[in-house]
Amino acid sequence: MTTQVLISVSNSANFTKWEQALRERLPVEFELVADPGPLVRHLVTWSPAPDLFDSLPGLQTCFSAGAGVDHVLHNPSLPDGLPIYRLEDAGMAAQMARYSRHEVERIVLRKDVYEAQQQAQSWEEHSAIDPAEVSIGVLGFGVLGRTVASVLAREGYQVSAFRRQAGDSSYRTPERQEISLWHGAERWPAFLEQSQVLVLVAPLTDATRHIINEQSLAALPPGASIINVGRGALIDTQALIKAMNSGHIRSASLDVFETEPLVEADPLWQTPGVRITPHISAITMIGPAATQVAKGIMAFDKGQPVAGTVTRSAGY
Ligand code: OXD
Repeated sequence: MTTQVLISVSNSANFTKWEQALRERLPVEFELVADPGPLVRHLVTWSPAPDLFDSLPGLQTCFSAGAGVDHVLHNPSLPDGLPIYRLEDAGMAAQMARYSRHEVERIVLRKDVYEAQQQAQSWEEHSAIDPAEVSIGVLGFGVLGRTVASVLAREGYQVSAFRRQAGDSSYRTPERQEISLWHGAERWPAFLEQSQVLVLVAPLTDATRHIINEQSLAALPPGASIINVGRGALIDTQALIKAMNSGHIRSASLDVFETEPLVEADPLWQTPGVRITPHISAITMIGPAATQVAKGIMAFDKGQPVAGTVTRSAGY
């Protein structure tokens, strides 16, 4: 019997890529369709239309075409109890780690200072910074956060990570560097106090919305830097701009924004010390993503566990 899989992604070029990639990975009895209807049993989606789920009465699973699922969880037509799955890595972790490492190294090599000096034709040498003396805090320790933290630890930085769940107090990377693990609201201020660079890799949930606000920015050490590769709404932008203008925060490398694309009038464009990229720190690689989705669809149909299961109450 034919099973329909609906691919509902942002444009027809992406549809074609997903269709080809899934066609190569799913047996022929899975029919890949672009339009909703009563025969659809599985959905692969990015930013589904607000009423999409209303026209899918036979839907049994929803696979996010990205690591985040906020775009699905906030959908007003999402039925209660529908299983949702997110991409777990699909080539994104390594990209995010590379992006974060690049931004950290710019900070540690004082590239911003030397670029300003070049503009002023000033030849001035500053002391070198030993990575072992730079303390980096990573917010989020899922598949993506753990990879980012491990890559930074491998570079010799002192890395700690803050996560939602209690558990071990440290993690040893495959190369045997130690990452200290923190959790609990009462330890959040102390975690911030020791984070000279704060890397945000957390999902957006009710608990993390604007977690970087006036109070948490004030808890960071003077001259701290922020790198956001998670979600724009983790940061209260007004508070960030204020903290940057006061000089308390030295730099902010922002890849994600509360509203995307960032509008022309947004003050972030003009805030000194802000570096903006258009949500490219981890681009979904359709090959590995389709492999995870195809395996998930087949596992679901056989009643087996599916990777990337989302816990709705946790928000990811
Ligand atoms: C994702 C993203 O969630 O690209 O995968 O933001």
